[in-house]
Amino acid sequence: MPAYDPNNIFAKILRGELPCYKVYEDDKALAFLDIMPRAPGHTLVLPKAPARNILDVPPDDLAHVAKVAQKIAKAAMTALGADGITVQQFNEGPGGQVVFHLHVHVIPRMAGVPMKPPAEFKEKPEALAEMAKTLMAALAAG
Ligand code: DGP
Repeated sequence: MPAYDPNNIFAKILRGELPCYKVYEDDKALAFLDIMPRAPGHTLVLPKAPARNILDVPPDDLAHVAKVAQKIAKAAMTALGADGITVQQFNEGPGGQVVFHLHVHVIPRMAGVPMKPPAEFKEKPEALAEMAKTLMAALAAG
């Protein structure tokens, strides 16, 4: 497996060199909206420490990312009135990974609404800003 590339786009977001629509942050993880959501509220959860994917991440960092993904899933159920949540995580190119800093997709689902294909649709900035506000408020409310 190739080494971690510190210039990947999510590493730049983590360092604050590129913007994101932040949903949640703590000392070990950051969650922000996917700019090409497969459904409204599609959120990515990342460990702050460098890890390419599930194959090199320290188990405790992976466990923490899972905990944050659960928080976001619960917040999305209530704040967005979702009917379900799809969680996805891809590893290496043949496994579907495009950005090589570990991330877990948390995708709110509505009954009868299929997910959009990956990277098909770029959401408007205003819609992303509003969605981030909604999810962040729900997370803060617990
Ligand atoms: P994957 O590596 O296959 O799990 O997918 C990467 C995801 O990241 C994909 O759903 C699109 C999203 N994405 C790509 N570039 C950016 C970006 O610059 N900002 C954000 N927020 N999401 C991005």
